[in-house]
Amino acid sequence: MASKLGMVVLLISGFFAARCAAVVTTGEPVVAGLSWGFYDTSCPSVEGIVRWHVTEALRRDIGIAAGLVRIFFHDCFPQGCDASVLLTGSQSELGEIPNQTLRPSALKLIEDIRAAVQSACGAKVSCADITTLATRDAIVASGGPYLDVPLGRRDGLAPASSDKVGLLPAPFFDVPTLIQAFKDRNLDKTDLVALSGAHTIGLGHCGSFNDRFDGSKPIMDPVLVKKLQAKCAKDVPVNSVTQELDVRTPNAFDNKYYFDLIAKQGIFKSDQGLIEDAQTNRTAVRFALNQAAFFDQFARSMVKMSQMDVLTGNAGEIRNNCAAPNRRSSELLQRCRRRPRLRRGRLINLWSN
Ligand code: HEM
Ligand SMILES: *[C@@H]1O[C@H](CO)[C@@H](O)[C@H](O)[C@H]1NC(C)=O
Ligand SMILES: CC(=O)N[C@H]1CO[C@H](CO)[C@@H](O)[C@@H]1O
Repeated sequence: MASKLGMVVLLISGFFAARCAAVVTTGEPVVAGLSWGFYDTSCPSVEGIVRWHVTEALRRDIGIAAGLVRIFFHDCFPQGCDASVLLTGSQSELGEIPNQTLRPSALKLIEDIRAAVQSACGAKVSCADITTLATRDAIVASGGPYLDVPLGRRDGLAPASSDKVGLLPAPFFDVPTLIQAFKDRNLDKTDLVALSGAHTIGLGHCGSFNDRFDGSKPIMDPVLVKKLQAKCAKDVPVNSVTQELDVRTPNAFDNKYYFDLIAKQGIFKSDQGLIEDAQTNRTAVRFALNQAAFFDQFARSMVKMSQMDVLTGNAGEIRNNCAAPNRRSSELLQRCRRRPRLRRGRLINLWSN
């Protein structure tokens, strides 16, 4: 009996030691109010529910993984991960140019997971944390590293201003401009090179890279130019054609993106520049030669980005609908009661436009 108890104590302390060890390897500061066991009592099933839904969704469409990773970036970079990017309605971030190609299927998945988590636990888990966990699971499911992300983010009450959304980098930025854009958000050059590696999965539209066809620097492999030019000539209606961002292994989260850059086959100017500019090329070459080094740095940079400017404690709220602040969603519900047929349809269709 005593030895059994001793065993349990050993197991438990081993479990906590393992958690602490993981924290140490991640090496990033934990913002006050975030913790690894945040939902251990209020919603212990949340991580399992998220993983199940993400796995199911990716089985049907692996592209949703890239959709989630990009939504996470667009949520966190402008004003911290607060699910503000998920808000619809007037002044929403979704209406801003960089968001116009966020994948509706991935947005819908986040809201589906929110509904499942809420029916299991009540309104305990924020849309910001659900987005973070779904992103973590999508990266692992695509072959990438595990992100040891602390939880406890709260949801923002309003969308980020267009000034803040305008902080998101553009694909035609050169490396000094990218470095400055990341520096403005307290992210360094190593973060820039590692996080750009997310383009190892996912798609871009012609309008994001057709500035590469005229032979301007950084040069694109002429064979690839020909191929993309032919492809984009058929881009009717505009934005119907897409191109894989990693020409080698488009759906696998690996370090082949950096091989692409060495071969001048990066799709965006912002990608290709990383291997040419003296401020970033050593790191990019290192990641091409060593996938473990890329994975380690990518995980660190993501965990860092996941904690920038987050709302914790009593700030913000736990949304009842990822697409609307609680005040607006209750207004919608009230009108729903008055005019059930009209409004219910609108509530359900918030994501599918
Ligand atoms: C370094 C500056 C960055 C620039 C200039 C940039 C730009 C872009 C652009 C223009 C697209 C394609 C949009 C389209 O044409 O449909 C895209 C896609 C994507 N970006 Fe970035 N991005 C950057 C950094 C990041 C970061 C830090 C992440 C995540 C950590 C990320 C993840 C993605 C993913 C996964 C896709 C594919 C989305 C999909 O297939 O639905 N990007 N990016
Ligand atoms: C990085 O770029 C600089 C300047 O273009 C070049 O001199 C240097 O050899 C490059 N280093 C690597 C590792 O590619
Ligand atoms: C995914 C999403 O909601 N995208 C929106 C981005 O903005 C444009 C323009 O306002 C909308 O038409 C898209 O629906």
